[in-house]
Amino acid sequence: MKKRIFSGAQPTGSLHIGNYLGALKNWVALQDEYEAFYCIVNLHAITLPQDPKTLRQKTLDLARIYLAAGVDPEKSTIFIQSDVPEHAELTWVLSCITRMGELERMTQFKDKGKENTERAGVGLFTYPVLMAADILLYQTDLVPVGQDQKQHLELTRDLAERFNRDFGETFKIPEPYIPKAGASIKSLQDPSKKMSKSDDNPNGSIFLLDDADAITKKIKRAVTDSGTDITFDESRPAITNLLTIYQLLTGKSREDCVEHFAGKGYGHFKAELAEAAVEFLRPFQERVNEYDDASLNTILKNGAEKASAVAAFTLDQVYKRTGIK
Ligand code: AQP
Repeated sequence: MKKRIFSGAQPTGSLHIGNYLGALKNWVALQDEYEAFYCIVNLHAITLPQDPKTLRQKTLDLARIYLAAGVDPEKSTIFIQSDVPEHAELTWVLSCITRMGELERMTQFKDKGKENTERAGVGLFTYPVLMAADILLYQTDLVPVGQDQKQHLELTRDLAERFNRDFGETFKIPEPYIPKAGASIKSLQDPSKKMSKSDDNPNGSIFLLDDADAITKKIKRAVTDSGTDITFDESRPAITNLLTIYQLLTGKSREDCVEHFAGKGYGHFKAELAEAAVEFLRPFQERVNEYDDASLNTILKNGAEKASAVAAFTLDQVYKRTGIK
């Protein structure tokens, strides 16, 4: 039997190449070897305020982005989180075994809720429990995510182990799959911060749907560090980030990239990087509207049915073990 993977993205903001290189790219690469479940996590999205109409539209747009990136509905199960109510139900059970202290240590809550902990939504605080439920429902072996999700995955493992210890073997303990290169693509404007959908400055991110002009301008304006060599160098995070993006978009080795730009300046490098990004995104952008509404709805309906069958079985076990049923 094939091992299982589960992953998801939130239908908020616009997806950027960090989301693609850190997560989506690997989803596509892994879908032949694994039984894959790829979810559009709309329940996660409402942990911060969303406009209802926009959220629904973005949920469907994100499904189109999964497909355009190469997630194949014949191989992978693509579905919307809220279509499988077991996600919310298991969240409740898991939140009853999660400790306040564990959630207080989550850096994402600290980052997003720190401005005003008193007024931050409880959903933002318990977000990692919903993520644990997402993963554990599918008896997942592997979770391909970016570096920012590592801590949440560790919590997921802890909760699964605790539940298994207290109520009997129920959940598989999932492993993270964090790529060596691309696990944390940085903002083009501030390489000490990750590229992020919720960044107020759009110049920090290359969005998957940016046009050629926007991509070229953003790369031209990207901050650089002191020194002129185009090399990977931990002490020069800006050029290391740009070169990593170039490497992953072109599929070249690190050595080939460095050799290719030996003796060349930032101007030359940035022009080639912009060209590589535009060329990479062009076919992706053409594929985004390949599916009409009816075919998209069929894919999502079939996905939800497949996901529900697995999720209902796990939840039933959980309810029996805990005495709910
Ligand atoms: N900068 C990044 N580099 C590599 N991987 C990244 N991911 C996010 N940012 C980077 C990975 O993308 C997947 C989907 O992310 P998400 O939709 O769950 O949102 P997120 O992790 O909260 O990412 P964002 O873009 O920063 O959104 P906001 O600003 O809303 O928080 C995940 O696997 C994530 O690791």
